[in-house]
Parts: sequence; C-alpha cells; structure tokens
Amino acid sequence: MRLSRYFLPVLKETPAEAQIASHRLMLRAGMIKQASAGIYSWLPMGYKVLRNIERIVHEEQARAGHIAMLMPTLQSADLWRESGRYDAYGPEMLRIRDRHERDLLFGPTNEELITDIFRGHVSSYRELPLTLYHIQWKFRDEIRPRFGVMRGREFYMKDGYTFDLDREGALHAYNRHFVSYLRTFERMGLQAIPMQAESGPIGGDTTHEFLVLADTGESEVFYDAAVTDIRMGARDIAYDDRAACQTVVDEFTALYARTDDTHEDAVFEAEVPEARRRRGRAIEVGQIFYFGTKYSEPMGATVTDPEGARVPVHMGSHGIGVSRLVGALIEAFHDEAGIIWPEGVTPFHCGIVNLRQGDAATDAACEGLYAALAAKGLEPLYDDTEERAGAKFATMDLIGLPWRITVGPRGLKAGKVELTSRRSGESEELSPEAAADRIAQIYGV
Ligand code: 5CA
Repeated sequence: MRLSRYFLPVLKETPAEAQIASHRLMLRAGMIKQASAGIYSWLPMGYKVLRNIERIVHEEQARAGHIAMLMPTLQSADLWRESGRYDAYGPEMLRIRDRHERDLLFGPTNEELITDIFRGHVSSYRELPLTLYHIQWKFRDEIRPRFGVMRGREFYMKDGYTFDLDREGALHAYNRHFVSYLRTFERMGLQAIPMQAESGPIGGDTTHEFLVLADTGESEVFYDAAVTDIRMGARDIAYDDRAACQTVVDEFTALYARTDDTHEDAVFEAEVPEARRRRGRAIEVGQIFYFGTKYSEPMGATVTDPEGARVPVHMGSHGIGVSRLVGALIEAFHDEAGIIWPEGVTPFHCGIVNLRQGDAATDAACEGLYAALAAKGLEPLYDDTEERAGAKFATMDLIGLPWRITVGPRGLKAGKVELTSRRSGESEELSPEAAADRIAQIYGV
C-alpha cells in the first residue's frame, strides 16, 4: 500500500476523551472513529488488525476441530423467553420492535439461538460431540462504555458452543477450548492467564477467564507470581486426547489465580508463599463456561442416548473478545511514541520510508523494495508522501509497524538502506535485497 493512496487519518493532538494508552493510540493512529457512545467505525488500518486477530482465532479453532458458522445479530425475543433470560438479562439487552410489533433483540450472546438450531437438526448421541462457533458483532448496553474498544456497547466476539452427551464429554470440550485459547493468545504475542472467575448471566459453576496483566485493566486479580512463568509454547496437542488436554489444564490451574469475584484471602495466604503473592489489574480477553443443561432442558434440546432414552445435552459456551484484543495488544505493546505491533497481528509487515521523495534514485530504490516484498507475498506500507523525514518517522512510530526500511540518498550511494526494529530501536545498514530477504525471513515466507 502506498500511503499517498491510503486512508490513514492520523491525529496530531491527543484526544481529550481517551484515558488509556490503547484508546488514545487507536484514535491517534487513525484506526477507529467513535460513531456514538461505545460504538466505533473501524477505519482501514484498525480493520486490518481486527481481521488479523480474527484469522488467528479461526485458524486455532479449526485446529481444535471446531466448526465455523454465522448467526445473525438480531434475535427473536421468544427464544429468550423460553430460556427465561429475556427478563433476567435486564437493561444491558437492547430490545427492538419490528413493524409487525414483534419483539426482537440485538444479541448480547447466542446460547438460545444455537440451542434452537441444535434442537431442530440433531436428535441422536451419534451426532455428538459437536462444537459450533461464529465471530459476530454483539451488543450490550453497558452502563459505562469506556476505554474505546475495551468496553464497547457494540463489540466483536468469537463465541463457540459445545454439545455433548454427558458431563465428562462437555468437560473435555471445555478443556479443548482452554488449550486452544492458550495457543490463540500466545500466537498474538500475548500472555493471557487462565483464572477462576464468576459465570454471571451465562450461568454454570465451571468457568475460567483469560486475563492479560495490565495496570489499565478493569479486572482485579490475585495470583501466584509463578503462573506468569508457564507457557504453552510450541507443544503440539492432540485435541481429541482427553488426558493430554487435561494435563495442560491441570498445569495451568495448579497455582492460585483468581479474579476478585472468587478471591479468598485465607486460601490465597494458605496456598501462596508471601513473596509470590500478587495483586494486580488485568484485561479479560476470553472466558469459557460449562453450564450443563441450563439451556437444553428448558428449550427441549435432547438426544437419544445409547439406551434409547431422551436426555438433554450438556453444553458449554466459550468466548473471545476479538475487538477488545486490539486494545489489549496495544496496552501490552506500546511506548511513548506509539504502538509496537507484534509480527503476528501487524497491519503491514513493514514500512518503507523514502527520505527524499521525487529523487530519482531513492524513488527507484523504494519502488524496487516495494515490488520485491510484494513478490514474496508481503505487504509493505510505503510512505511516498512529500512529508519531512521527521514527520514520516513520527507517523511510522505511531502506527507501530514492527520493521521500517529507510531509504535516503546518502546511504543509497553506498548501496545501503537502513532496517530498523520498532521494538528495540536498533538499526542496521544493508543492501535493499538483503533488507527484503531479512523481512521475508522474519515472517517465515
Ligand atoms: N456466551 C459467552 C461465551 S461465548 C459469553 O458471552 N461470554 S462473555 O460474556 O464472557 O464474553 C466473552 C468475551 O467478550 C469476554 O471475555 C470479553 O473479552 C469480551 N467482551 C465482553 N463484553 C465486552 C464489551 N462490552 N466490550 C468489548 N468486549 C467485551
């Protein structure tokens, strides 16, 4: 992409309404624009990051054997009356009436709708287990939408629903999600710690939240410092292997880690040596639930079991805050100058800065680099504008591409361009071909 032809409306001023770094930087870097309270338009660069996160989520769901689909944003109130949640959900639910006076709602979550699909098409235990998920916009009329996409009213969520014959099967589905979430967040460069939590309006008594430690997070958490040393890393898990999934879950849940809803001082003090006790703040980027027959029973989602009896299916639901992750990533990766994208989610693989636009030699070198990178399947953002060098660098630092190739007349005379890491700030001089090769190597292409 050439910056002169792109739509990147960066702001010079720091927006007064933004209280935390991610909100400020998303506005300044031209990623989002508020449409109304807690509702945002995703401008081209923000949209690219959102799509990158979504892609990683899809890939890891596929790896775990989960099946993608798409349900609508608007749902019939009647379904929610069946489960009893139409009234119970309260003012957070946006209720809508159509021209025929029928009650609809903008879905805050999809347990009812998926249960309706299931009961219409599945009737035997032989068709189980089944995990269906989608990534779709949700609406919750939060009393205090704030921090930009972190607590929106409209937000993008991956929500998956599991159907199993019995509790053991459903708990394996729960564990499968647990493991796949660890992989998903680590691929984005994030450490999300699974913690015991409350289930709230989704229900059930088995739930974990996945939390990214951050001073600006809305959740208060209590944990053993040793949990921060555990990683999934490169280990490959056979998702159908119940024991293998359970081993990972056991490892990640052995140490004390709870949100304030479930925290108990006495247990904390008994289980965690004083030097390792931590109390802090964190961003909830995902939550998984096992709630048994809470929806299947009242809604009549039953299957025949091997003995021929009709039994309600055991269900769970599993969510990832896809749009919130954009903010969480920025909270985790930024400095004074701007964002620092991890390679896994960056909107462009690298920037190309032409220090003297209009100079035949630098223009040609930049075009050459652009074409070489594109030929390798990479997408650079080429700043081909007439701005001063200082302004170009400031924009690149603000938008946070992990690598920058700077092309100037002096270096070019010696056959060199400069490759700079946004993370470390370190630069290296090398030939344009070597710079393109290095970028390709970094991204494994
Ligand atoms: N049906 C279940 C699991 S699919 C569910 O709705 N779970 S949830 O309520 O925990 O939401 C899943 C994730 O969505 C949360 O972990 C959080 O990361 C994200 N989320 C929830 N509310 C908001 C919000 N107002 N703004 C942005 N993200 C949110």
